[in-house]
Amino acid sequence: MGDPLHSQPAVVIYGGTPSSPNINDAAIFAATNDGYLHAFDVTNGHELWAFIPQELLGDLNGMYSNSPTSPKHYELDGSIRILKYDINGDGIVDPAAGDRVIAYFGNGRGGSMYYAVDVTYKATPKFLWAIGPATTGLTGIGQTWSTPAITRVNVSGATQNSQKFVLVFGGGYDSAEEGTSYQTSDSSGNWVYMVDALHGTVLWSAGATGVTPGVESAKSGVVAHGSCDPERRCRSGYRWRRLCRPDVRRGHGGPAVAFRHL
Ligand SMILES: [Ca+2]
Repeated sequence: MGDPLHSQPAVVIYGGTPSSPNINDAAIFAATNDGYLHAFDVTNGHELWAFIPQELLGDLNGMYSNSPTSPKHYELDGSIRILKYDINGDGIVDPAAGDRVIAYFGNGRGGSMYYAVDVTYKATPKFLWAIGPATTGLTGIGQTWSTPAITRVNVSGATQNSQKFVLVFGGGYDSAEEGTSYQTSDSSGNWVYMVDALHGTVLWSAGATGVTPGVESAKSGVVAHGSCDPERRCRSGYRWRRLCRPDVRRGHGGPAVAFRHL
């Protein structure tokens, strides 16, 4: 197994009863730098399955031949986010009732993609989508260092999943920054994106040529959603010790989002 260097695992409990969840009917999901998303049985650590994105298949031969690399090799180097859509809120995953569990993860230092895998059935995953620089609306994304935040936003005029679940993430890291002491402008990463959680379509973005005032350098921003309902607020971490706060206001379309520098 490859190294889970910057990937924080996620645990999902599936079974049991509302009053007594079965912690043994659960799975651990973790991503590793040989390119795999792994699922493990919590009771014994045995691997249930592993999934490698199509974009990373070309690296398998080099790993099989154990070829040395310098610098270090990265592939899936980001934390896992889980959307557990539990319709009746009882904590138990009941697919027949429409409950759904989706795992999200990105390349981190290993690339510029995000992936979604449906893990509603812990032993039989289903690939949902992959998005990256070639995706409509994601031009300008950098290395996907930002762990997506999951929230609900009704984007005016957009085609969304019925529950309005979205992912919000910073534009990532511009690899051109590597080895430089300071870079005053960036060709990628200087964005904040909002994506439909079920379909992977880009619903809204703000960046250097988008919403004004633009996000000058979102870079490795970790975006977290607040709880200031009815207003939702996101915080995008700037690599250069700055924060911006896009406020998504009820009743306004996506482009009406206002940015404030903190
Ligand atoms: Ca349920």
